[in-house]
Amino acid sequence: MFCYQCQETVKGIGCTVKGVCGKEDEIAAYQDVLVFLCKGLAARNLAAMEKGGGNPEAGLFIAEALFATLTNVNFDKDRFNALIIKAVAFRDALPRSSSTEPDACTWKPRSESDILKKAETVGILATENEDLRSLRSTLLFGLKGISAYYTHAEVLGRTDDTITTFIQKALASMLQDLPVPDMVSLVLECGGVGVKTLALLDEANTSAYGTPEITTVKTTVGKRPGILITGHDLKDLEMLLEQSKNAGVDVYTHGEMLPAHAYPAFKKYPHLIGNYGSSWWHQKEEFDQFNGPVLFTTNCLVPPKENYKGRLFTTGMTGFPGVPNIEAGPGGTKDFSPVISLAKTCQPPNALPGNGKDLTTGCAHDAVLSLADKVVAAVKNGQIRRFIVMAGCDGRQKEREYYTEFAQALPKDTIILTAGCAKYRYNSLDLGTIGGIPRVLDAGQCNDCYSLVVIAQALAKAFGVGINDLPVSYNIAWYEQKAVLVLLALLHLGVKDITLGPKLPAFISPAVLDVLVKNFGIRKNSSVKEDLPRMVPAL
Ligand code: SF4
Ligand code: SF3
Repeated sequence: MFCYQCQETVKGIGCTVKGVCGKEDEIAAYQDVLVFLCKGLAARNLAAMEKGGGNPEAGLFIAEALFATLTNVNFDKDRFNALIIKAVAFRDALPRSSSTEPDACTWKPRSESDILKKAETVGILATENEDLRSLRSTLLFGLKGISAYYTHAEVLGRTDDTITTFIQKALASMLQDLPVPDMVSLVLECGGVGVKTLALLDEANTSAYGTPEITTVKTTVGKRPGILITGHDLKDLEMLLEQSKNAGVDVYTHGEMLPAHAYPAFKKYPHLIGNYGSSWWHQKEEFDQFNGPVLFTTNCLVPPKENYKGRLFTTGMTGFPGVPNIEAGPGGTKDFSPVISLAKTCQPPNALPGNGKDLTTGCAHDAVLSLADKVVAAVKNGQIRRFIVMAGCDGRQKEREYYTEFAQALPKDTIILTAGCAKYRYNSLDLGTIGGIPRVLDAGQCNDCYSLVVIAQALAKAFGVGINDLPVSYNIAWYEQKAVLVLLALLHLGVKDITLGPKLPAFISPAVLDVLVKNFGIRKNSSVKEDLPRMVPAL
């Protein structure tokens, strides 16, 4: 195997024996072959579309397949095998585009050993040129981010063919020898399609569940048995809440589901009582203490310990061998009764040491813009010196303590704008308020970085300046491929001088980094001592 798609990759180079995430060599092989087949399917479908044909369902299938290969989503070989079979079936039902189609358009596995053998030649390292490999990888990982967000929007009935067509165009490009400038423009276009996808998901979430309101979330535990729901899919949460409302159990959010508390539609369920635990990588300790069932709706799934594995459920594209997956039935409905029945037999959750402090979330675009006058006045009269965007992901590595230290060291006249699970590094610190405005404004999940962009654009308009002339600095933390997409989206919007950490992506070659530095001023984070004066200039 060779995988370097996430920030925790071995030695900052690549996982070659087993993933730090727990991905086995065999699963990596199935994922590589699935991506390879999706490229062939995309190429054939695009050719058919140009002639007025094509299969309109192929785009969503490809998005779901790419989503399954994102870090910490699916570790189940049988599920990947089923996706491989489906990819071949989709592709072979389409007409051949020419007699000289690439291998990805014609190859099909006859056995498991065929898949493992093919994986040796079609993975990341199949592209020998380092810079081309870097550009293709950046594009592929950005597409995985688009695919995840698109899938969440689609279950809420929001679709956009231009997005799925771009995914296919970009995948098919990897079967051609495109010149470097064309590859660069596809990578930048990926950021633009990313913005569109984030906006689509924002619209899907807010039209289904209302506009997030600034909300205080409890982190204490109740006396009834609980169900813990994690991941990013709000439709799954809705179905779970509706089905469990009279079951005598409580529902808690974990990780990236925390911002769900801010949506008016979920506030009407009194048994959604709070948030349990923190970001994804603490799950081994926290799930053990929770005592009740845990439902995974997306990443980040860590291979479970035996003492709680029997209480896990997955749904959507997530999967783990031996963990039941709740599939969608007709009309997308899901039956969560096995989760609810198990909860009734469980002990209530144990309180977690250090938990108990309220958390604030729901500072999405409408909620913050309703305070716009207050915010603009506070900037003008010097109460707010600067905003620091600290959005992104959390992760296991010790060097991420930097983000807690950075938040603590920020002067009291600064405000942190955040989204994603990076916030757990500082959202329970007592950072206070400025004139009633919380110093940590949590817009929501990583996809709600879109909200931060809307806020920045509105501030730029209010001050009559460009987005890079605002008193805003970017100190972004990344881990997986949705963060890659968010970064590309920010670049597409023209945001400059982003600081990225805790490491630069292993898939960025020195030449590609040079382009990013020259055109966008991207740099790696350093120490709090060095970064703070740069991001918050002295008065
Ligand atoms: Fe390694 Fe990350 Fe790939 Fe897992 S997802 S195999 S940790 S690079
Ligand atoms: Fe977190 Fe996985 Fe990225 Fe959605 S849940 S931000 S790491």
